[in-house]
Amino acid sequence: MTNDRFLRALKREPVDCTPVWIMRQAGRYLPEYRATRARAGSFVNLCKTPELACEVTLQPITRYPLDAAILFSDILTIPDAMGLGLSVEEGIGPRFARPLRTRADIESLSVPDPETDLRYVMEAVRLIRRELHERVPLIGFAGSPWTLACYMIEGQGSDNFARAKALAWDDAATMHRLLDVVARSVAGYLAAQAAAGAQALMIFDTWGGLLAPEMFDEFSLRYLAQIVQSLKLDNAAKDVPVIVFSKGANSHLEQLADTGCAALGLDWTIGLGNARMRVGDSVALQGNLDPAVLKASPAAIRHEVERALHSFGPHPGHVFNLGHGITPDVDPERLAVLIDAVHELSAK
Ligand code: 1CP
Repeated sequence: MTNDRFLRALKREPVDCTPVWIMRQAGRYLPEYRATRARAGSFVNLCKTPELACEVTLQPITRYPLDAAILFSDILTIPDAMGLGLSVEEGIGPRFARPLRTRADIESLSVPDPETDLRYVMEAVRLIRRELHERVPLIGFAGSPWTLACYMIEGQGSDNFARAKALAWDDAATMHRLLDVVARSVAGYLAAQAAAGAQALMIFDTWGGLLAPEMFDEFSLRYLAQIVQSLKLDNAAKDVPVIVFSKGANSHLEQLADTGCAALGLDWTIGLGNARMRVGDSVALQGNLDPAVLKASPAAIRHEVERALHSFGPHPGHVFNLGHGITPDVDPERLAVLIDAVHELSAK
């Protein structure tokens, strides 16, 4: 590996400077991404065509000195493979043709086979690894069971996913049945990505923070731990570091660190130094600038990078990132400023 800073930081080993990658680094803020997406015809086609998924995965790596690549795909590929029928429309977002409406819908779900039902993802992972030529490591990913259940029940995005919460309150047994089949699907899918060549794995629990504390323990945390433990028993995945990102779940950091993951992703509502004090040296930390920083001036961006590096302090175990995905309205030049600032200021 030409550049293994990212993998070293996940293992909390010393590095020459802090590694950085950006959530949604292949995305609509890049004109080359918009061009490839237009050629693909739709977002779903883009994900399902390994050559095009590979092309957009490499676009930010070609443009910027990033320290990791992330598979171009979506968390909603698993529900799609379970038969829900995913589409993603411009300006509307993801939508399922057949959302889960009844208990029978949930009882009929089964675990997809990654090498057949999600073959296009495994092909993309293999192709990207070949085309990366060991320049930087490749991150594979999946959604958390709770977050996937939110979309599967609601059928689309939502501010509060009240339908999913209502099922948890009204019929907890059926909700657990759903979360369990999704957790087994996610574990198998991540293990298959590791076997295909993914060198780190990230679980996006984007909507974990919507849950009150007891609900979080029962419906989100428990399944995150189940997946991490299951990966530790898998031959291909047992040594692959897992990053758990439970957005808005800062009150649960200690429990999240106890799942056995290598690193925790953090949003911008907690200081890195504060988070590090709470979890100690048990895990690495990834994050956590407010994505809106990229709308500010280059001087302000550098200042915020410096502040975040200072807050983490001179310890190993930091992967720089935003606290959530980069937004489509960002000027690509501002991201270059951020990446250069991370490398330059952390090397000192
Ligand atoms: O029009 C387009 O081009 C679609 C926009 C888009 C993109 C670029 C979607 C639809 N998904 C993606 C790619 C994507 N999604 C990646 C690519 C790898 C990267 O560069 O980081 C990843 C990791 C995701 C993961 C994802 N999808 C999450 C978890 C991370 C997060 O942002 O919280 C979630 C919640 C989704 C669902 C989803 N897919 C797409 C959109 C717009 C959304 C969010 C919908 C909502 O607001 O509820």
